[in-house]
Amino acid sequence: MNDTIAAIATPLADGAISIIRISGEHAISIVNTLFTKNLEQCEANTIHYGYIMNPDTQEPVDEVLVSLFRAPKSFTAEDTVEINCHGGPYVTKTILTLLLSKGARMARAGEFTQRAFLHGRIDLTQAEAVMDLIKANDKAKARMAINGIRGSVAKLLEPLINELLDMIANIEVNIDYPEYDDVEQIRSDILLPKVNDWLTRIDDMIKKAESGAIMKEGIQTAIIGKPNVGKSSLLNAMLEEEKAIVTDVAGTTRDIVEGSIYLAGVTLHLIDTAGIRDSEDVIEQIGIEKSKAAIEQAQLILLVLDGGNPLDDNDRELLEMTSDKDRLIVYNKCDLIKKRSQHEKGIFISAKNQDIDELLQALKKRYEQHTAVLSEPMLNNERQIGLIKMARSHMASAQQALLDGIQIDLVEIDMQAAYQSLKEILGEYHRDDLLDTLFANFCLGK
Ligand SMILES: Nc1nc2c(ncn2[C@@H]2O[C@H](COP(=O)(O)OP(=O)(O)OP(=O)(O)O)[C@@H](O)[C@H]2O)c(=O)[nH]1
Ligand SMILES: [Mg+2]
Repeated sequence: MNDTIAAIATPLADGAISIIRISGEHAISIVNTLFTKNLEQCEANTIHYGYIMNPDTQEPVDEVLVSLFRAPKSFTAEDTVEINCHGGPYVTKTILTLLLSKGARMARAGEFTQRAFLHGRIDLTQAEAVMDLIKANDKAKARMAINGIRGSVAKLLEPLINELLDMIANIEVNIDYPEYDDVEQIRSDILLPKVNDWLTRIDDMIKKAESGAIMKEGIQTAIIGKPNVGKSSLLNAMLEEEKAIVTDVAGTTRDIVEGSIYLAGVTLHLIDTAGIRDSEDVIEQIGIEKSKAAIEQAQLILLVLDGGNPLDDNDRELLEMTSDKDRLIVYNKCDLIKKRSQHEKGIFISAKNQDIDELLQALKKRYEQHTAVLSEPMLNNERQIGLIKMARSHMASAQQALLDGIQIDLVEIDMQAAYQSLKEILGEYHRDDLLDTLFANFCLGK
């Protein structure tokens, strides 16, 4: 933490500008040894024009703009200088090499953000949000990330954490100073309603977070059906490209074919699979095994049936096989249907004619509630969700213990554990190894 670190903060490619960032106690003095202007007396949050000079040859390396930030008012909360140079990999690397030769150390991936966290400028959820924003590739993800950077998770959790802490403190005073009667004596009839309320709030956060996770990760969607019902045609129609081979030969698709579509806020990761039937063909059999595995892994199944013909045993077997899964039943080839009522509930499409609007509407409707929660603050990654679920299970033990008439000082142990899990979301009970892995996922120079 005491080293002064430097890294190239922009992608290494030809471009208008590149930025080299340097942070730490000696950031300003190191840049001074190379820059045509003395920054020592300059005010914080100012930008300076000049040249980076090669100190050995006294030749100019590049014409630059240098931004100056002083501790603690910088991203890392340390003295930080950002050099905006011309965006060619050669010049950029040369400047970095000069900084390293003057005593800076090459930053590890994510080290700038890690320092911001370790200096207490941001909490762990904000640091994660920085990474999420960099990786965001659509509006929904970017919006979640920017909320995260603004500290939405801390704001969401703090009321709960504070109430819990007050209660724990109160119980401890009751235990340690039983003679002290200025402090309310916590009995189970006072505590139980609170625990119930906390559990409800935690459940609400989990529900929202899981919706958020769906938005972020996208839905694994498998297109399943017997051969020749038009699964590949449906994939192509949804992707609006001829991705999978379509023929009238049953058993055309053998390998999994994939593609993603973005639908009113949700990404569907579609996979087209081999038609499932009893087959003697060795290659087709392998494909069918993959289809069955896809049913297991999918979060949503589009079960395609041939709308032009009555259901057969093969269809019925697939309906049975997917009955406990989240699924939509899709009758394809509806251009061949004389009357719809011959089929039970389902969605009617004609993949071949790109007539799939009914399906797209059904999908949008299905995920509407998830898009609605997006603008609200929420926990937003697996680490955070894992920890709040842990907090939930401790809180549920506290609830059970109260219902079983267990002494308050024992119930308090569960409350402490719940409190600790909640604090850990914000990184306040962190383990070092975890942090290193987390920050190592960052881009260099961030
Ligand atoms: N009339 C009509 N024919 C369709 C429709 N959709 C697909 N087909 C035809 O049905 C045949 C099979 O289509 P595919 O998309 O290859 O079917 P599949 O389910 O992927 O078949 P396998 O890969 O063999 O399991 C092709 O001849 C398609 O042109 C439709 O909506 N209407
Ligand atoms: Mg196919």
